[in-house]
Amino acid sequence: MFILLTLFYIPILYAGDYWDGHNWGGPWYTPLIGDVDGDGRADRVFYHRKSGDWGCWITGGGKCSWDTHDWGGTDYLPLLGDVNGDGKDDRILYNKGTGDWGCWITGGGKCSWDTHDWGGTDYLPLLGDVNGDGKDDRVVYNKVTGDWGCWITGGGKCSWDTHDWGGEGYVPLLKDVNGDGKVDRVVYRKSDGNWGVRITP
Ligand SMILES: [Ca+2]
Ligand SMILES: [Ca+2]
Ligand SMILES: [Ca+2]
Ligand SMILES: [Ca+2]
Repeated sequence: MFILLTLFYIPILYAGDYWDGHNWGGPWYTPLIGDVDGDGRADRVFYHRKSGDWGCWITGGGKCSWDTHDWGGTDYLPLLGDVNGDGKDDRILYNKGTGDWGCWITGGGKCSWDTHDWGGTDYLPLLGDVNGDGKDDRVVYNKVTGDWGCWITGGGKCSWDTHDWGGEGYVPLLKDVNGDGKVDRVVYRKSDGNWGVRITP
């Protein structure tokens, strides 16, 4: 009986330490996950697609400094990434109509490319460390033409900026496929399951 109770209760206590089953957010909120306080544990973040209200709940702690902060609004897509390389994820916004980028460093101010217009209609925003310096860089992908753009944070364009690859029907992804510390480009076509990979040199 003791063994049975132990087996049954331990997983539930473990889950309760996190946020399993917790209701927080609602229909207009986009959920994100990132390490906002740099303790190595992923924290919950959400973004209200109309009002631009941000929420942030630290795993194992309380709300973060920018919880309930209104920033952004209609037509903005939220992203999380570590733009200044301090190990804490920062808030990024991208306007899918105008290509306006916003960037707010966690525990700091705006970053160098805040209010920079780049991309726009048909471009999807992505974030990843393209040159392996520990700071996330901006990437855009045109879902109609397959045009890729890449802007290194604190630098210029990367080697595959303006490269056409993929296009209509492909979903773009960024991950480090060969483990060299630089994210690589991946595309996936929904219609037939075709995958493609381009390693960042
Ligand atoms: Ca954390
Ligand atoms: Ca950061
Ligand atoms: Ca980088
Ligand atoms: Ca790589």
